[in-house]
Amino acid sequence: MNISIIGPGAIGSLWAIKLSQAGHNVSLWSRSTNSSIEISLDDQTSIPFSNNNIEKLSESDLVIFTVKAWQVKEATIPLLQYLDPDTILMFMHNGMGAVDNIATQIDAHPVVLATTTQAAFKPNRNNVSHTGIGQTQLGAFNLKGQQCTFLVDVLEHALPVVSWNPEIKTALWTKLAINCAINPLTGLEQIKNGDLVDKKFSNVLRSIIKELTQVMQAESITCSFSELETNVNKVIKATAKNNSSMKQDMFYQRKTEIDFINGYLIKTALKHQIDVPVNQRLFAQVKEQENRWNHQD
Ligand code: KPL
Repeated sequence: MNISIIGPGAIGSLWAIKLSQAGHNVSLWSRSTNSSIEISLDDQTSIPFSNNNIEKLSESDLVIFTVKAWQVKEATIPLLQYLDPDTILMFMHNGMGAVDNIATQIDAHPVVLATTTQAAFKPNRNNVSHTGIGQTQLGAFNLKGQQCTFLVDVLEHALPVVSWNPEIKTALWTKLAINCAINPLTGLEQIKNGDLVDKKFSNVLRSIIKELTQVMQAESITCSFSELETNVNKVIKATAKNNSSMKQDMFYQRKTEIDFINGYLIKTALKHQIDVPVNQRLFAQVKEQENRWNHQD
């Protein structure tokens, strides 16, 4: 297939290399002005990819957007003019709500949402490390997206395990719950994920998860407090040595994904008139820091 990866950060670069090694014709679209970018995976020899090539973009059968949630709109809309309506758009990022914001503009295309627990780290623009083996779930965002189940075979062949989830909303909420619990705390405290096992975080974690359970149940997601708590604790342990994405963003004073993580939870809670004071407090604390950096610009 002709595949374009928009936003070759850590996860985008990992998929670009794996899909290219699986025999697909992969090109990149990034902020770099270079027409070609070489990327190596771990200690393998590097692979050259063409970058920002409009012809390659317009020949794409599949375009995978691996930009951050808050970049989805600005990354997607300018590219639509080059794409055939049959081109499949796939979005893979932390958080929820970003694709809903552009739903009407992209509805002519088959649209697929993806969530992954594959972990990657990009120490510089030409190297990527595959730091954790995970799973990827795909599901339809719109009616045309329901015709794209064959993508499971395409992606599975490149980077297993991949599955189709007809209830992708449940998978996205489950990942959102993990991010709501881990990301703001590790960002504000500048600690590793595993540090959250400390007793001093148990009350706040339980309160976050309690609020999440109420909102998710109001959204008709089948879940229970104990199930979510087990899930969050499992990820805290499995990723104990990780620096969460929000910890890194806050360390480098970059814009975080908070609007699409706890912010999305708060917006959904409001819709159902559910109080979520603990998530609201964490959201406000992260925003306060973000605003301070913006004022310094
Ligand atoms: O998705 C993550 C992130 O850092 O954004 C987790 C699962 C918390 C792993 O670090």
